[in-house]
Amino acid sequence: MKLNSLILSTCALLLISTTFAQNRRGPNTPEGIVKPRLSDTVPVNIYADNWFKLYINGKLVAVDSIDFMPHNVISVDILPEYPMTIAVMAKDGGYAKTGLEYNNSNIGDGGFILKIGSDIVTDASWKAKNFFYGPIGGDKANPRVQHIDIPEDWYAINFDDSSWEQATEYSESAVRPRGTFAETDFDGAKFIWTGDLDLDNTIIFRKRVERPGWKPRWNVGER
Ligand SMILES: [Ca+2]
Ligand SMILES: [Ca+2]
Repeated sequence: MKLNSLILSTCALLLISTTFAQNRRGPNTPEGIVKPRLSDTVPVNIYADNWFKLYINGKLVAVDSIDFMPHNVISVDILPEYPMTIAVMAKDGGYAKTGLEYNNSNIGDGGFILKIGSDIVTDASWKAKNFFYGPIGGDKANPRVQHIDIPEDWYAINFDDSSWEQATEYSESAVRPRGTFAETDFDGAKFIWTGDLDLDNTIIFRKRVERPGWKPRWNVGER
């Protein structure tokens, strides 16, 4: 009995060990596809004053889960693919009809910062375009606004943003994020917006990151 049990246990252990070893290697499937590992992922940190949604290579990756306050950081992990087209819609708070916030009493300001992995960061090399301006001229007493239709395919890889302005960089003291997270989660990144941090309220940012010759370790059998 004891010997039989020992043999069965040993067999089970060998089976588990073999399976585990195969998983660690990232077993090649019959199609030759290698599974991604946790170590293939990179962290993404995003902060928007007040809200954002993020697309990478045409796919929705993250949405700010809190739409106005508090000012919060969203962190997700992604499997990077290059070339990488990043598209962000960022919204400052404020009513659609006035551009004002806090019961129509205040002209709020915006701000956006992002870091992917160790070296993809927001800065003036990003493209930016505003789609919601107001209150026009900063007139709080008689607030009027201008909305521009947002193209349906603004997050698509092939969307043409060549006519857009470059993003404007802002200092941390101008954006005034709550807390000191910018030094840690966003080292090397700049706060960006369009040219008007106060009156431009809905911004789309776009950036294409090239990594010539880059191949993912996973799915290599497909390429
Ligand atoms: Ca504003
Ligand atoms: Ca704001």
